[in-house]
Amino acid sequence: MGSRTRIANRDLRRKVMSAEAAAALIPAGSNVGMSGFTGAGYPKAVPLALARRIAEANAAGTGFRVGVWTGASTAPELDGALAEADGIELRLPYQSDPVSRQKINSGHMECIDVHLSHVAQMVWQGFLGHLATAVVEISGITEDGRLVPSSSIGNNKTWLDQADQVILEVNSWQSAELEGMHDIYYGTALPPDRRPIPLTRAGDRIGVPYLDCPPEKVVAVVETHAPDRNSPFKEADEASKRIAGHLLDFLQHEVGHGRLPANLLPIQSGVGNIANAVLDGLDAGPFEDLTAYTEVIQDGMLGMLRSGKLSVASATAFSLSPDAAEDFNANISAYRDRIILRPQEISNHPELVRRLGVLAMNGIIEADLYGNVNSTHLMGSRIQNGIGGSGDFARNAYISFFMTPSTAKDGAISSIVPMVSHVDHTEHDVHVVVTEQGLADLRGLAPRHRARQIIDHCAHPDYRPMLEDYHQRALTGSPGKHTPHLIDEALSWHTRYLGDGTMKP
Ligand code: 0RQ
Repeated sequence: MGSRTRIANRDLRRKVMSAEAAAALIPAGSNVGMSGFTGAGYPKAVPLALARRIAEANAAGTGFRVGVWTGASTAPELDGALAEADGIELRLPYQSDPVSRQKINSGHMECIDVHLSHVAQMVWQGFLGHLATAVVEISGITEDGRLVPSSSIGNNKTWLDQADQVILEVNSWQSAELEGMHDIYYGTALPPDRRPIPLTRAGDRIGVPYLDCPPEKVVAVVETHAPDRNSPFKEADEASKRIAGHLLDFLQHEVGHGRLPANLLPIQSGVGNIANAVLDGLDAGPFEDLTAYTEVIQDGMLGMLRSGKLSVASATAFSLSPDAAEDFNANISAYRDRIILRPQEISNHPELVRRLGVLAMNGIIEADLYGNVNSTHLMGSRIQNGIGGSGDFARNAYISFFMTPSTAKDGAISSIVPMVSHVDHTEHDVHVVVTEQGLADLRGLAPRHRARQIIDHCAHPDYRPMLEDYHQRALTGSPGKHTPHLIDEALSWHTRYLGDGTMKP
C-alpha cells in the first residue's frame, strides 16, 4: 500500500514535506519528545535529518544540541545518529545505544534514568522543563484526523498533548492492520483529581484506539517506508535454559502450594536473551491460558500467542527480531485481537501492576547477599541501559524475580557480590533471585537467612568460597548483626576487578 493512502485527512495531507524541511522546524537547544520504545515505532527520517543539520551546524561553528525524550530505547537512526553528531544535551528516560552509552559514560552527554511509568506525569507536573516539539511515528491518519498509532505507544499521548508543535512520520511499512489494536486511556490526571483506573484484567480495553492531536499543532507530516530495527535474539544458551528451568520449577511449586492459580498471574518479562529464553520455557511448559501484562512483546511472547499458551498480551510496544517482525506483519490477523498496546503510564502503572498481581521477571547486572539488585551500572559508575520499567513492575509485583548468569565476562566476574556497587531494587522489592546455579526464594527471610540462600543457590561454585568467607567474617566482625557487613571490604570488592581486569579466584 502506498503511504499516500495512509493519510486520509486532507488538511494533514497538505502538510507533507521532506524530513529535512521538518527537521529545520525544530528550535535549536529545545527539548524534543520522540516516539519509540525498544526499537519499535521510533521516527525513522526526521532524527536522521536533524543529526545532519546539527553536524553541518557544528562544522560551521554554530552547533547546538537538543534534549531527547522518548518512551524507552530506540535505534541507530535516532539515538545513534544524534549521539554521533554530538547533538544530544540530555537524554531520558532510557537508552541502550552503544554510541550514546559511550558519550554518557565519558561525561559528554547527560542522561536521566527514570522509571518509565513516571515520565508522563513528570512532564505534566512540569518537572522536566518545556517540550517544544513532538516527533511521533504513526501508521496512518483517519479521514477525520485521528492518528493510528504505530508499533509502540510509549509516551506519545503525552508528547502530542504537551508539545508546542507536532511533526508526524507516517510509516507505511507498519501494517495497516495495527488499526484497532491500541487502547489509549485519556482518563489520567494529576493529584488531587486522580480516579481509579478502571482496568481489572490484563485484556480489558478502557480507552480508544486512536491518538488525538489538534490538527493546528501539526507543522509537518513526513512519509516513510522503513522497518523497525531490532537485533535478532541469540539462540538460548545453556545458562538461560537452566535459569528458565529453575523458574518454571518454582512456579509449579507455587501452584502446588496454592499460592498461584493454575494459569499463574499476568506475566511481565523484561528485555534481553534470558527473558526471551524464559518465555520459550513457558511456551514448552505445563501452564495453559496464560496472560501477560507487560511492557514489551518480544519474540517469545509472540510464540506463546501463536501456540495458544498465552490468551492475551498487554504491553506498550513490540520488541521483535527482524524475522519475528516480518512474521507478525504477514500474520497480524492471527494476533490482533489478543494484543493490546497502551501508553506506558498505563502498561507500567503501579496501581495496575499491584491490582493484577503481576509476576515480574527482569534481568540484572548483579545482586548482593541480602537481595539488593543492580540493574543498571557496571562497576558502580558506568551506566549500561537504565532501570526502564523494572522498578515499576518489581516494586508492585505479586512476585518479583530477578535473573542473571552467576558470572559475567567468561567467568571472570561474579554476579553475586557482598554489596552491590549501585542499587536499583532494594532488598524490600526483590523476592526471588535466579541464576543458572539455582533459585533463592527470599520471601519471609531475615537478612542473614537471605545471604545463606543466595550463596548456596545462586553463587557460582568458583566464587562461593570467597563469598562464604566474607559472610562468615561479617557475621562475627560486623558491628551490627542485622545486616552483617565489613564495610571497607564490601566497598573494595569491585576494585579487585579493576587491577588486571579480572577477579577470578
Ligand atoms: O558487557 O556488552 O561488553 O559484553 O554487561 O550484559 O549479559 O549482555 O545483558 O542482555 O542479559 O541484559 C541488566 C543489562 C541485562 C538488562 C541487563 C556486562 C556483560 C555485557 C550486558 P558487553 P548482558 P542482558 C523492562 C525491563 C534493566 C532494564 C529492565 C537491563 C553487558 O536486563 O537493561 O530490566 N535491565 N527493563 O558482560 C560487570 C557484572 C556484569 C557485567 C553483565 N556483574 N559485572 N559487567 N555485565 N553483568 C524492559 C524495559 O524497560 C524497556
